[in-house]
Amino acid sequence: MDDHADRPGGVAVREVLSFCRQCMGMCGTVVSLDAESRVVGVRGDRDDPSTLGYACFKGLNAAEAHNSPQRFLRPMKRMPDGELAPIGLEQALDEIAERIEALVEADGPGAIAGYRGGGAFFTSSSVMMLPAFLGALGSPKSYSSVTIDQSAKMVALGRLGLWPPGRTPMSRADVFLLVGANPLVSVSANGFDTRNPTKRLRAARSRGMKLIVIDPRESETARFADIHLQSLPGEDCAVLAGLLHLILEAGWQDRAFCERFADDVEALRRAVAPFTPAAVAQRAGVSESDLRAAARLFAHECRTGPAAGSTGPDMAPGGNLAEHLIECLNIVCGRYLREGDTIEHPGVIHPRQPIRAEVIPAPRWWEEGPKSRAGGFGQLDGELPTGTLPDEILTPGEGRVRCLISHGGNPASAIPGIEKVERAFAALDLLVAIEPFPTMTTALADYVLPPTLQYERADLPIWLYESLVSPEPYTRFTPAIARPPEGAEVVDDHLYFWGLARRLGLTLELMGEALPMDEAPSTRDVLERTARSAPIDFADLERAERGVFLPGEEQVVEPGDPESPHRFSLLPEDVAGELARVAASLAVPPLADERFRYRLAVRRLRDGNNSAGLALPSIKARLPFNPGFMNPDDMRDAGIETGDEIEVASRHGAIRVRAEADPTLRRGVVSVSHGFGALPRDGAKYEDAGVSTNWLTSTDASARESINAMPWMTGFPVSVERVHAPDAPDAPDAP
Ligand SMILES: Nc1nc2c(c(=O)[nH]1)N[C@H]1C(S)=C(S)[C@@H](COP(=O)(O)OP(=O)(O)OC[C@H]3O[C@@H](n4cnc5c(=O)[nH]c(N)nc54)[C@H](O)[C@@H]3O)O[C@H]1N2
Ligand SMILES: Nc1nc2c(c(=O)[nH]1)N[C@H]1C(S)=C(S)[C@@H](COP(=O)(O)OP(=O)(O)OC[C@H]3O[C@@H](n4cnc5c(=O)[nH]c(N)nc54)[C@H](O)[C@@H]3O)O[C@H]1N2
Ligand code: SF4
Ligand SMILES: [Mo]
Repeated sequence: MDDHADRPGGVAVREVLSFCRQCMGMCGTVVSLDAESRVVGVRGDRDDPSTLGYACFKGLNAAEAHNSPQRFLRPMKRMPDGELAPIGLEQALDEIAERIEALVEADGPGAIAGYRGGGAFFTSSSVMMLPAFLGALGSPKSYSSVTIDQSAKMVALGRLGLWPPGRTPMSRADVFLLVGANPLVSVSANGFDTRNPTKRLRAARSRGMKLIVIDPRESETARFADIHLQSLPGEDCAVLAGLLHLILEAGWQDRAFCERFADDVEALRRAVAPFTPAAVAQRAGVSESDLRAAARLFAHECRTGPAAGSTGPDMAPGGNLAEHLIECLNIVCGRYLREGDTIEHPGVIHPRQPIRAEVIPAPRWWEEGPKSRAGGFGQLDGELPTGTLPDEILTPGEGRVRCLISHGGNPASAIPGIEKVERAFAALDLLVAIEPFPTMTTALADYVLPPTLQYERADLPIWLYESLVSPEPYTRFTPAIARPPEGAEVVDDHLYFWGLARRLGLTLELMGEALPMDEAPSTRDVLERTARSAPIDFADLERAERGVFLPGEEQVVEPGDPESPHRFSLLPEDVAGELARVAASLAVPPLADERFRYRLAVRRLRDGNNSAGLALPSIKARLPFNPGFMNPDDMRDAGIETGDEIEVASRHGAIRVRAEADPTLRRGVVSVSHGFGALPRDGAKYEDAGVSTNWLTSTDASARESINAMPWMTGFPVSVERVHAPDAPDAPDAP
């Protein structure tokens, strides 16, 4: 609090309550403002009833981003000399609308695509604007970061069927099984209470909750685990099938639940029969006794509590199957809310509905509706898979994507196969980025439209996933508390979409209702429309400065239809095929490839959030580049020391990083974080910017999942070699 004076923005004169919108944490904050209402400091709000004072380094440094000289403060246009130059807001929108109109006239609405990233999802007034814009235009080319993240969960539910009451919440869990998730750092994991995650975990542990973690790293979260299965990345299917094998052999399943709702448990039991503890232990690199202990603790010693996966399993080869098997653990052990149970989060922004204890049969959404031209992939939640976007742009023919609007994302950095992504984006007729900072995407953009930053706009916490970020029915409103920098021409994101739609004669819809198109709706107006099903008046919500818990009338799970014929589909044909292929791999020792003797593992870093903010001085001081973390014993055997330059290569490409010893990482693994680096054409030095791990990945058919086209980002084979010092005679050329 005392060091405000040396922060950009001046001297604090007052403090205002708000909340941080840089990640799913949505932490309650106290923001210090100077006399001009510019942000000069942020601290966690100790009296926040939801997040209990938590705030991380990234959130505490918001003043730096708000006042940053790097920030775009005017709309920008790419000029004939190749540089971005400021341009008036109205003129930018006129020109963009004109170019979109011409493309639609020539090629139809399918030539226009949109991509939403984290910055869009964390802006409640505009999160639905890009889909609304594309919908009004008649384009099915809606993409987002969801399908290069954890869309395996949607695939799993689509193939298994849904249980509307959901999993047993953490508050009532005897045990929590986490697969490839580190919520104590990422503040993200399905069903894990991330409202001040360490405090919540400690509280759950002290009331007796057990924790099982499957992770190649002894992560900050795994350190709290009763059992940590430190398996090789990319082997979750084997481990999870091994757990199911042990559970079904011992008869630890919830028989009543299975008999009623999952009548193909026997087929699943046969399919996981090859996954004996010995076979799984040798393939995944875990001990048989730990595997047995985990199965016993989860299914036998504990009666309730869910299994949940995150990016670890979902980004690996077999990610869709891994999520399927995680949900099978929940089904087989009956780890769901039942008739009469209280629903903790019945909906605040989402309308409340009766919730019944019955199965909605496997909807397989992707089999209906529009398909991608490239690969014939269907939609998930109204979106086409982002893994197909580069090919949609590059494949000639009718329906080719010629314009991309990127909203609050950095797709050039985020989409695997960096060279192809760069080629694809360069081949676009029009690339527009609604983005506050220079990124790999704005480096290719024709126009950059700069939005207000978090504390400069009114907002609600992320509502699309409201029950994931809060186990209680809680929400809050924040007004815009800060002013954008002097001379800035920035507006709230939704106004860009509204401005384009109006010029194109389109009507935007929000929550099934038309927005007024004669006069621009205020942010408050958009939020009020968004929250119109909330069981509270918007004016009351505005007045509740630390937010409101809205239990309303307690909602319980209602009885299902006793006549319902619907059951989960534990082993549909495609899943059976995938499982059989994993079973066949059990005979092959891992890391047996002569060339690729390691596996890559993804991991998030505490002080950075994907690519966002990595160029800000305070973050750069902590994360100048992304190291290659390795187990010290592997390093010793390979003659590598911390600080040495190593080359990490996959079938698709190679990167050079500095090795760093990480004793928490198991052997046979190298872990490098994503989001760093620059475009291939910029040739930035590793020491200046780090390097993108998307040199190692690919969106090609050989490197992605079926159904969601999820490119593999972890658990794939790589080689690791020490690079000889530049003055050594046999030094190879830089990549
Ligand atoms: N190799 C590899 N690739 C990956 C991953 C991986 O682990 N490995 N992870 C994947 C995952 S999980 C994800 S989610 C994606 C990330 O995908 P993206 O969301 O596309 O990427 P981010 O780097 O998070 O970019 C967020 C952008 O939002 C901007 N932003 C910040 N605040 C605001 C705001 O207030 N308004 C607006 N409009 N924008 C704002 C930031 O400056 C930043 O450029 O990457 C995926 N790609
Ligand atoms: N500080 C910070 N927070 C973030 C982000 C960030 O970049 N920085 N990114 C945000 C985003 S976009 C997302 S999607 C979430 C993600 O949130 P999480 O999924 O919790 O991400 P991580 O913290 O990387 O934890 C993933 C764990 O999986 C392990 N792992 C890697 N490969 C495998 C594997 O094949 N199998 C198993 N079982 N484990 C594996 C890693 O060692 C790591 O501990 O975090 C969000 N929060
Ligand atoms: S955890 Fe997320 S929401 Fe909380 S302060 Fe950090 S960046 Fe902000
Ligand atoms: Mo993500």
